Amino acid sequence: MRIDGRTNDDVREIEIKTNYTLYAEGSVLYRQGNTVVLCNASVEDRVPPHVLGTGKGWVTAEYSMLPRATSTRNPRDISRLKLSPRSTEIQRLIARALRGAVDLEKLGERSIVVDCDVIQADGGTRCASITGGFVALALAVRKLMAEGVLKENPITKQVAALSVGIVDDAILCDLCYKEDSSAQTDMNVIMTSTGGFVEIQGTAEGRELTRKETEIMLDLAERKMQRLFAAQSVALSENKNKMFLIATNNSHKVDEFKRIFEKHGLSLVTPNELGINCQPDENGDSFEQNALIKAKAFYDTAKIPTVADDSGLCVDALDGAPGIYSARYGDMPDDKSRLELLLENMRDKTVRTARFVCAIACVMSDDDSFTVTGTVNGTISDKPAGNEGFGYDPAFIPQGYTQTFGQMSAAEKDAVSHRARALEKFSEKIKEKL
Ligand code: ITT
Repeated sequence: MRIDGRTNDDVREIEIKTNYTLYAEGSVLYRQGNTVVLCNASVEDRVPPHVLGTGKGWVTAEYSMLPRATSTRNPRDISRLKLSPRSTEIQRLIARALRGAVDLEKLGERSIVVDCDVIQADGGTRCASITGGFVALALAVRKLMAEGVLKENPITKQVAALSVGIVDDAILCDLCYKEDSSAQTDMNVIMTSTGGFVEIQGTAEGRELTRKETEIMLDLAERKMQRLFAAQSVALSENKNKMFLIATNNSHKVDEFKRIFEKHGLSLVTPNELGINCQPDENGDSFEQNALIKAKAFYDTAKIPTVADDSGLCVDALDGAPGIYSARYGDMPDDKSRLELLLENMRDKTVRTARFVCAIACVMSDDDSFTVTGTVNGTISDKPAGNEGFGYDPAFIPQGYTQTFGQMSAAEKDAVSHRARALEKFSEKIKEKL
């Protein structure tokens, strides 16, 4: 256990308050644990001499710490009549990082200055300035676009920074000040959401850093950076109080969720959109358990409200198979071969009743989660019919209909499907919670 109760790879709690001050074009109060930085992005209609006349813009940064951001007072730089070398180095780093996310040509001949003022310091202030500074920068750009000053978004990707280090020979993520001050290695890793590194600053003191340790630290930073990108995306989302991460890479499920979520005024973000990846082991023995395993795994990665769907087809004549194994039925590689196997196994069966089941799990926070289930009864057809939908849709005729799901339009399927029914229950629950 670490000083503040975290495990070695935990990132501290992140909070991003947008539009924090009144005048700056982009303003953010960024908190990571006890480190708090005010990031204000200002647009100026001039550029420094080295870019003048090139048609390109410029992004720069200034960094400073308030005197009582630390446990004992530090005089302001101005009272020493010069910028401290530390502040100089840090603000150049922040500026380089932010420029790594911007197409300066698309910005046109104007500058964006991102002021990062540390209100409270508990380690990782330069990283917090970059992660929060990016959100302030994006808000300033959004304003320029809303005003029609910019036609194209010059932001090409997200950029964020995270510290990793070695303390007492253990590799830790997101060091607080106490850890940082006794670290054998302290490393700041700056990455973009497309997976590239912008800068890596690492220093070993007392003992050398091995190559193996360096690799482990970079892997850890890369993995945990996903949390920061997710937090930035949520902060920048217009509908952030009603935004959920959908814990699936199945694009058909995403489409069905999106359609039905929109109807309820909720918005969805996919793992791809957040640049995160997670392959949890679905080893539960019910749809509900597997849905919760998926939702928890993605929630732990992104720490934003997360929904997951575990679904499948239960056929009576096959003792409920394929059931929770629907996506892996007979170890077949794709939807088409699983559908063929199902129809083959049903060839001489006279009892053809079946149901689609969908369990949706929702993890709202570390200790708040719930599941709901929706079912649709029907029968299995003799042969596949229709090209709509996915999976076993061409073989399933819902009760009261003569066509398979595969022959129905998206809207017709949504009117009766197991997923729509589960989502109906989900939206009732979520209305109470929001
Ligand atoms: P994730 O785990 O990433 O969400 P998955 O496709 O592996 O995606 P499941 O483990 O929940 O999802 O398995 C669901 C399988 O059940 C899916 O691949 C289909 O074969 C079938 N299925 C579920 N809902 C369906 C629907 O609405 N129509 C047709 N087949 C469906």
